[in-house]
Amino acid sequence: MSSDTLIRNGRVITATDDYVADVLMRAGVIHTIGRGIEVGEDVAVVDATGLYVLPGGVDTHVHLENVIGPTITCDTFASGTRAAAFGGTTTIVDFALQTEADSPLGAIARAQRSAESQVAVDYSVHVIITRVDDQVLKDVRHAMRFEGVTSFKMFMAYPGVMMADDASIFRMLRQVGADGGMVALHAENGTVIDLLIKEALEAGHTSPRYHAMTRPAIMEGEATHRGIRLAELAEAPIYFVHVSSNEALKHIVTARAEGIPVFAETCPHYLLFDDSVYATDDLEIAKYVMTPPLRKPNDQKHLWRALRYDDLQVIATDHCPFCMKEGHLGYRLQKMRGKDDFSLIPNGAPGIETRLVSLFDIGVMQGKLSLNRFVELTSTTPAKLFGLFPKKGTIAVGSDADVVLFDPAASQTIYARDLHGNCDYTLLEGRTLQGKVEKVFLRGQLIVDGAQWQGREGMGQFVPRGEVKAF
Ligand code: DUC
Ligand code: ZN
Ligand code: ZN
Ligand code: ZN
Repeated sequence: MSSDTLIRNGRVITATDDYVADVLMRAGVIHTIGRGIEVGEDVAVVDATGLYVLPGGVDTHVHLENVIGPTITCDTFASGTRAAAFGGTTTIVDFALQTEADSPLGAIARAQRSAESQVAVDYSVHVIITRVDDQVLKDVRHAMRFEGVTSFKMFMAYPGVMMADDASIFRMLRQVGADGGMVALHAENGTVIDLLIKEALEAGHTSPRYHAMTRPAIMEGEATHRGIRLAELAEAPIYFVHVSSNEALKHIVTARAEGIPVFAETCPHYLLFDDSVYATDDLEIAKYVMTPPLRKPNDQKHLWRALRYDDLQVIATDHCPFCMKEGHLGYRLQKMRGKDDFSLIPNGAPGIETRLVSLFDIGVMQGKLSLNRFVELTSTTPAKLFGLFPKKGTIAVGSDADVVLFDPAASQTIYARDLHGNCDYTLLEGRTLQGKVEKVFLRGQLIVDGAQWQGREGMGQFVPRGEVKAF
């Protein structure tokens, strides 16, 4: 197929628009949008009558090949980006971990070296900053100016492993905010949670469900509040990853009402499932060991309200896959590492391939999100907040031709064996969802055609990012 393609007669949906038109993709970008566009024989034509024409999904929270303690997430850049593509996501932002030994710049270079030959969609990284000193701050400034990396993640949890203290977070917020970037925070009170974990284990509570019971929502709320106050003092914007509870949300809502630039994401699993899954001591519950854990139906109610009224701006996956079966595809020390001690279960669940379709089903089809809002939450706003817009995140003349043809009338039943990542389970096993990704174009090239993979490892590009565009 020619690399120039005309998508004829689809329903173009952006964060703000909804109209039937033809979209001509030429030389990797959107060249013309109009009615009755005429093209020569050198241009391929795809009839999109009855289909939605969506901007490619932007997933700003994924963990591919991330080394976490003694183990590693079970998707490589190759398998994870292929799965992303099948799910309608054409840009991901992964994490580059600053280790004791190297600087943020070393972390970026290392991630790029592994990603380069493998990625099938476009990508960037947030750097996880675990230690702050003058040199680190210099390197952070260099990364922003010269490497196109403008966001940094810090942890208020996992003392001794990833946790940064409040002063370090404050220093980062102050500098990165002044330079036009974003600090993303994992907000949980790490030292109190570690005490609760220790006490649970001492009491003989070792099964996976105690993961949830030792990470109470109120400690997510406390850390969220603390993060907001640090950002307020630093006069910097702040972004909260994986918001799961109303305890956290209520501080975000109040701060936004006060005019503080606070932004936040939630993830599909917090909308799809609640803490009733933790009712048994079954080891299977390890599937649902993610951080923060699943919360109550009342929290879900507040998450939906916040998504609707813009107190939450992004839905990203926190795709952090670990296999249930030890040794699956050679991956070891995965979920069953913690079969006798829940604190050793690696935290995370897969979701990169099912984000759009699951949210279309439970959000749009059930009247909780408009189509425009669905696009805004999964593509446009993540692109704006992380400096990718308008190259990514919309369908507009000059934007990258990252386009998803989505069939709202089709339905599909999800099984792990049909998905394209490495993980041996999906939280959606056997669930029937309305809506289906039919075709996906990355910079004008067809990479997914129904069930067929047309993409190629290494065709994804590193996207240098600019300033936050939210205000
Ligand atoms: N936080 C994440 O964002 N992902 C995986 C585990 C965690 O704690
Ligand atoms: Zn450099
Ligand atoms: Zn986290
Ligand atoms: Zn994560």
